[in-house]
Amino acid sequence: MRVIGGPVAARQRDPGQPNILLIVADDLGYGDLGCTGSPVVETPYLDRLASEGTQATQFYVNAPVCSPSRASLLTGRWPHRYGIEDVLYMHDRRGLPAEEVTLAEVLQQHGYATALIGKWHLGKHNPFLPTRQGFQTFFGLLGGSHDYYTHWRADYYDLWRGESPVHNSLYTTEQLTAAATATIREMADRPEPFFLYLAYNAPHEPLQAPDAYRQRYVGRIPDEKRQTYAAMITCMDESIGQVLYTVEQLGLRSSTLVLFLSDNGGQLRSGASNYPWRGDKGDLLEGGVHVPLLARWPGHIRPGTETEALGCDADLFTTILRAAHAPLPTDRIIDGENFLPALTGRTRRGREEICWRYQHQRAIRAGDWKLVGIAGEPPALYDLPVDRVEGTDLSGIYPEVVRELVGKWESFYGVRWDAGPARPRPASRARPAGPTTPRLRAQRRVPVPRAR
Ligand SMILES: [Ca+2]
Ligand SMILES: [Ca+2]
Repeated sequence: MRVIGGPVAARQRDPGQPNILLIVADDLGYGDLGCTGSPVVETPYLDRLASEGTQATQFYVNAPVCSPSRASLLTGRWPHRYGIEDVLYMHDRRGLPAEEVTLAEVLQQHGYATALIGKWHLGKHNPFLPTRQGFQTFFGLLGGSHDYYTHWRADYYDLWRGESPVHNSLYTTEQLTAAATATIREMADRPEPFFLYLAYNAPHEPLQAPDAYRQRYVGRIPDEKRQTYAAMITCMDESIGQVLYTVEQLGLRSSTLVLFLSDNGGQLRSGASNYPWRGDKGDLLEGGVHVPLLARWPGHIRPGTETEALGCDADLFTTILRAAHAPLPTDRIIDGENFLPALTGRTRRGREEICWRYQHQRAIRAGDWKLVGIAGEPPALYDLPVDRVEGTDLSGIYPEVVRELVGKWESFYGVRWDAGPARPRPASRARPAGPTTPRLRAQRRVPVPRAR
């Protein structure tokens, strides 16, 4: 790890440093929380979190899928800077490069105890593990889409404590919560503040929920997939309620900055609703990248407020470091901007623009304008506040705006808008030969429990 600040051994706790509780949901539909307008899905604890803090209504992730979105969040840098622009698949050899400086690394260097409970999805081979990227404590899964009870995904077992597998058949969401509350209790006993990155894999596929939660939606949601999907969200919501209750019980409420967001838009085939946006997980339309962000920090963020400032997940890197009185790395480009003034209501302005590039898709939002397109095809221009479903293409009326936005996008990425693949690269989904590290070969011999 590169040295990015002064030595911190034996430093006194800075009383202004809050604990950081960063909660991420996986593939949560924008419209699937009570506080974002769902008439059906029950999320009383997240709704309460929203009412106790602020809700950002113009907040985005830098990619419409897990890995690059999480990479941006943890590095403050756009994913093209280190080559993680697509999701890491089950047998992917890649990962977030060790040279990237994560939130956990900076915070650890500046006096924080650090923990990841939940989903990593930034590389499962040794050089890329969360334990090598600043997380002193890790319990959870390294990839995506594991079975919520067996913790297998095809021939790959995926539930870990530190760098060792943990075998049980407990429902993932509930055991992540138990691990999170235990970790908060442990960390609360220590003199230093804590950074807990609680990354639920819910409500990502596979669609599995404890029956008690599913029963709540029988008769209310006709579609069985959506029934289960809603149950997974409500289970996660109650879990978050337990975690926040633990924070409260330990007297840490006012000294803890709580942030909640989804890593990308909901997957429609799973039963998600991205209302009021159009588009799906994997799209650069709003449905893929426009996510809810909730933030609570008593004494700093006024309860029951909203901000329309434009922000994105890379901004949370900078925001958290500012809140933690920790310096930004100075040896590299940091794209993230400080979103704290927006969260605390000191400004209504956020960043000027956000650029995206995902497979064949390109997009940029600048002010109220959004330009979306596919390499090699004419882009469409939308006036977002008026046209939330991105349905009326204004590019023919405002060609000068199109030129300006294409120019901004090209100068950000340093390539032409038309460069790149004209459609998704099928090779990225191809499955290479099986795992080759000794650790992973050993795992394949563990019997596969398939009770459920
Ligand atoms: Ca995701
Ligand atoms: Ca690193």
